[in-house]
Amino acid sequence: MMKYIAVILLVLLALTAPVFAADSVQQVAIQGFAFNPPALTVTVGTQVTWTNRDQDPHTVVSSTQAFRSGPLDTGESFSFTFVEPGSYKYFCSLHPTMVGSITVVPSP
Ligand SMILES: [Cu+2]
Repeated sequence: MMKYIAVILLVLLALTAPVFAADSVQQVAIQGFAFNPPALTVTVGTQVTWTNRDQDPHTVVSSTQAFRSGPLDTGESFSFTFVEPGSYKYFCSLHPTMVGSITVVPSP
């Protein structure tokens, strides 16, 4: 009986997991001393991943301290999941002219 329940749970996980992942992950590239896209709108619960594609280190720092990465070397990533609606401005603390924003809206 326990084995039967375990199989049902695994099937349910397999059915729901890919849909959740597809809806909830967004990527921002750090490339050419800029965030791309510089402005991004996502729904609550979305995980945003920044990846450094430059040869120089960069950081991702929220203007309101909502999130803060350490220095990211080439190919390294930083992720943050947005759980509150709002407008989140951020910048690179090593090159403060590099700025971006994430707008978080309620789920439809
Ligand atoms: Cu930078």
